Amino acid sequence: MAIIEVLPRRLRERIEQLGAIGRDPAGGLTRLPFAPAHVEALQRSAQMMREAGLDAGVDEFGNLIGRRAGRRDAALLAGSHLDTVPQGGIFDGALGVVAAIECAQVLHDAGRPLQHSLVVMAFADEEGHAFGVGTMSSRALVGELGRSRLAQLRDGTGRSVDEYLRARAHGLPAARVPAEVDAYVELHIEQGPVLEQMGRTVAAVESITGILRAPVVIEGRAAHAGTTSMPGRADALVGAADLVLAVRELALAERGRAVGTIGRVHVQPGATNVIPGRVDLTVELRSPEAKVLETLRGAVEDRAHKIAGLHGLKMAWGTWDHSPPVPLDPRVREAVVGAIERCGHPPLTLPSWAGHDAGVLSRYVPAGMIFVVSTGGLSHSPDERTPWDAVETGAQVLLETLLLLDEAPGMNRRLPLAYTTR
Ligand code: HGY
Ligand code: MN
Ligand code: MN
Repeated sequence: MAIIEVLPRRLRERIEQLGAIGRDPAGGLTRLPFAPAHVEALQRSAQMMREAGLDAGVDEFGNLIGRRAGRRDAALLAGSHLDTVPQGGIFDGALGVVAAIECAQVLHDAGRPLQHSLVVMAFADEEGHAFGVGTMSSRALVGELGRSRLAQLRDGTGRSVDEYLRARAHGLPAARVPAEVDAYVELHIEQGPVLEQMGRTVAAVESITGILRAPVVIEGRAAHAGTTSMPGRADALVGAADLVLAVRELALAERGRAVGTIGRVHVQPGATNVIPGRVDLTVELRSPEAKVLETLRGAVEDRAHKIAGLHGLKMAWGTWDHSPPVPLDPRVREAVVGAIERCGHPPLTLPSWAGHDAGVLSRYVPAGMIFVVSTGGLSHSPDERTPWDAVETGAQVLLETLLLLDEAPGMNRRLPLAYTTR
């Protein structure tokens, strides 16, 4: 029986409150970074942080930070992200933020502060949909994305990341993450079918997949759909269709060691009676094995070259955005496994085929993740569900993990913070 326990009712209320911010008429949640719904979710989460005894503020990169000082120099970080994919679910990201706030709150209410400073993170842009760069805000935090890049990256409104960051529409105080970090722990839904298929609720995460993403522009020749003979066409959408099938075929050939997706396609001019002259699309490849990812990238590029030649098209590839596969920290993983057992569940570790901010932080400080079951293995969908008792278990495992790490020796590791202000 745990000494300090999370409150299931408050967890559910807060997740449902955030889940009501950014409802999309087409279904699910659309809370793109820096958009009004995201600003509202940030403000609501800051309020929750204050109720939990945390000082809440937003850093230079739009990340919401709740902080409670401890007597040890180093900090323990916990959290996730507040942005969503278009028409996404209420648990992806928000679960980790709310659970971390809940841990801070029960420790505060029990008069049991950690020895470490406790820092709750709500990263602004993890999904990468709005600006095309995954885990953008955590990568900006550690200097992997420079200021010039943030000034170039623009969303569908044409505004750049830098403009949003300067605007500080949320009106919250400034804050920053401490550099000295003993561990970062993220609770997240699995977003896949494995836990449910195994009849399990919770697992420690052992590694995070590598992800390659590239924008591609396919140019053909727009022409009359009626008067242009079939052999004479340079149809950009036919080239795109062949590329979609090629990515699928080449990923399948890796027999479960890789996946490939073309999830975003924009056809121009998009008229019924005009042969598409241009297609903009994004190719995304994933594998937990760096070598497999590289080989697959080469095979896709070769095939694309052949497709362009076959249909008389031009294919221009943008820069590949690369997140290498990462093993998570064994010490933190063992703490998570210990916490899982303390909560009465059998130990289990799983790889993650989803990308996470923990993958970025793990390049610099010890990082770990906790997965809880996704109903039907579904995520990035309005039907994303996780049973409420699994939410409670995940939050309790997060609390027990933080308590275990709080007693562990310091790691003397520092985040390379890219803040400009002192
Ligand atoms: O795409 C991903 O893997 C994550 O959900 N952003
Ligand atoms: Mn996520
Ligand atoms: Mn996601």
